[in-house]
Amino acid sequence: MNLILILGDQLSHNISSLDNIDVENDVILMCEVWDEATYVKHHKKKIAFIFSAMRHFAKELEEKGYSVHYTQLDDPDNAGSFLGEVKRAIKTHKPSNIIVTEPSEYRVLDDMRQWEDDLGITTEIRPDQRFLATHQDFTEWAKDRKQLRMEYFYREMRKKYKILVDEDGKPEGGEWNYDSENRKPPKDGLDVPNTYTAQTDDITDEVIKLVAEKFPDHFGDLHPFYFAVTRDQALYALNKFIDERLKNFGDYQDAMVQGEPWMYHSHISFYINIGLLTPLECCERAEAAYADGTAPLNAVEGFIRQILGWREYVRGIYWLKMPEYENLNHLGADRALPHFFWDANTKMNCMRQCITETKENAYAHHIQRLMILGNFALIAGLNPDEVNEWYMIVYADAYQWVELPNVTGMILFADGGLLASKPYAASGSYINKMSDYCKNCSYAVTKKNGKDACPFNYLYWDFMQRNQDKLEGNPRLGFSYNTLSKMSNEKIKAIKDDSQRFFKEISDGS
Ligand code: FAD
Ligand code: DLZ
Ligand code: SF4
Repeated sequence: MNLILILGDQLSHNISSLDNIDVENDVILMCEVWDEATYVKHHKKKIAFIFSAMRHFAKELEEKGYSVHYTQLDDPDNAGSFLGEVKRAIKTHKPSNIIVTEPSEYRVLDDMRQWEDDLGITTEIRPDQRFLATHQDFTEWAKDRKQLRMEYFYREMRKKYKILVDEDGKPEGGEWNYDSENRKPPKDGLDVPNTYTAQTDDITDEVIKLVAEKFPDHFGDLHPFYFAVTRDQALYALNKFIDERLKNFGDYQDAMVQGEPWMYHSHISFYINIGLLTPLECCERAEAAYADGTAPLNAVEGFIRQILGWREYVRGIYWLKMPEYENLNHLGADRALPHFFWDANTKMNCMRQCITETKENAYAHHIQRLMILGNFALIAGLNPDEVNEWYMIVYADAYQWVELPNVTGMILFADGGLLASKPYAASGSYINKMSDYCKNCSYAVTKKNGKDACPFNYLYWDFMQRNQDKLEGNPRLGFSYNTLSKMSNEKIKAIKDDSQRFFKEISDGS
């Protein structure tokens, strides 16, 4: 018989490890293990979400007649690791093979590659077919290219999957990308629908109790808990997005509004990443909404680009560049993560809002992650290891394959421009244009220098100056360096003095 291991982010009934299962003899192993729950101190909501989704999935497998060996975290014999639990299951079931779908994270795969030697049993690691580009597809695409730009990869994917293309392979509407239409600032009185909130059941309630008891010192609020934990619920959440929010997704994709953490985004990354939804079905649902006239092209194309483009592309970069990618620090950034990233105790209203919402929801939408939190981490020169660890901890959708390229590549430019063609650095005026945060801030967004000036204003220029030798040659930064070259010495000194004062304040916690 085979022992089939299913990991916490592999909760798909069509996962490759279940192909050709012998229902009479094979045993499926699923285990809640201490090592996975603590290799970073994940947000409490994330642990509860995964454990509850795992328990519901195991129940569904049993209902299909499969034999499931499930270890709960508080089982007194729990060995605490994947390998330890596999060893225990081998003793009980005496399998002749282990079968598993390739783990999504390098650290787990690297470990698993030793299992055959450690266990003395064949360990078959099958490809994860839930992604739309295989490792080989991406490697082929990347081969011999000077620059690995997402846009060109995305076009190939559109053609390959025939999404929003006509019979001749031409893009719907004539353009591949409608991003330029997707930058509307928020206007007053936007009517943002409520996000999907699931009712908890006995399984989830029990898991919530367990998480409260075992992980009291982990970041984040456990209550209220409202994530979908089954495929049916996740599908409901997807449909709710398609029906209620997709039409505005494009226009307000980059907009931020105080008190509106969810905006018109889909809130499905949690579900796609653990396998409750497939990326292709999400794209197809959006395409169908365009076909039946319920959502405009700029919204539908924008949404599909995130999944068929960005999601697959960052995974491709991850597997192409690991393990070296984990240690990159092109700009030599070394400042410690300020304490306010944990307690939101800062006078910068934009940061306070995004961190508070992250703590409450284990979610922030893309532009908050990128242009507020990420932008600050970049221009303040925060250490990539600490920033990566923070993003891994705080978001319920965080797995290293998606988190690392977004942090090291997209926000910190720590890969020297492999992923992003320029650093996403911005001053307060961008934040003021795209949000209403500045109205409620102790700092003045229009002031460039002085104690009450918006810190993003002087930190932006300090960043450009600190990294001039590495960034000046970037053609997309020509305008900024031209402006910098015309600044007076007094202005440059004021920027430096304000930045130094600010850095001192964050390092001594004041
Ligand atoms: P929507 O805005 O509705 O987008 C739809 C879907 O597109 C998402 O569900 C997601 O599956 C995909 N997507 C969108 N942008 C990206 C992207 N840049 N990379 C990969 N997929 C994308 N996403 C994660 O899933 N896990 C992470 O740990 C993660 N960390 C991030 C860290 C930083 C610094 C940044 C800038 C982005 C990160 N993202 C991450 C990408 C993106 O912010 C989230 O996928 C998105 O905010 C999830 O919310 P949503 O489902 O409402 O997305
Ligand atoms: C994220 C996570 C957590 C918190 N706990 C578990 C767990 O106890 N058991 C499990 O199978 N998976 C868990 N996961 C998801 C894994 O971290 C994820 O499957 C691997 O990182 C994939 O490489
Ligand atoms: Fe953020 Fe500056 Fe605006 Fe305050 S003034 S909310 S710190 S951008």
